[in-house]
Amino acid sequence: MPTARLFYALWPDPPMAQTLSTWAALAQPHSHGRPMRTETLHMTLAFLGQVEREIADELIDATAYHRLQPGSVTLDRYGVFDRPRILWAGPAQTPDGLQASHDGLWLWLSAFGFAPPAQPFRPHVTLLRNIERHDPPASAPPPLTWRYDRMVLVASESTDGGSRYRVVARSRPQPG
Ligand code: 2AM
Repeated sequence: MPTARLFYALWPDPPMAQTLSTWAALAQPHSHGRPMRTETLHMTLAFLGQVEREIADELIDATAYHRLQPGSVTLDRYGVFDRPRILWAGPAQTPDGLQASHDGLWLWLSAFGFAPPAQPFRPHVTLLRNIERHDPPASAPPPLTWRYDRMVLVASESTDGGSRYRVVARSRPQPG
């Protein structure tokens, strides 16, 4: 059965993505590695992996009806993960609202047969891949507050040039 590799994410607007791209450029001389393309920068809320086409279609239809509680997250630090070797931007502390949205999303996903990951939620935006140092740059640019009111469902497709992300569904913002 054909499958799609899917994840839910917060997607920055173009000015925010541009600023995050600057964060990547500032860290690159320290960390080396490959900058993510500006238009691919995002914060993953739920990685689903390979999903059967039938379930993927159900998720695409249902995503519009999953209301994400609007909130904000302030990115104020660089961090690294050793596996995979990435440098990221993230909050020093996960905001309660974002944690609740993450947990609520996984609860909602359980109706589709998905189980939450064993690891705790570590909100981050990957900026550089294949970094060459274990320590992040000593200081980050001024804090960046990201206000969000919706999430997107993204299909990750492998191409010769790496992963290509395609937004396949969006949640609707809460009625104002
Ligand atoms: P990353 O940026 O830390 O690599 C698409 O791969 C998105 O899903 C990326 O943001 C990636 O996070 C995230 N993700 C979370 N868990 C993953 C996993 N087990 N395998 C691949 N990507 C994962």
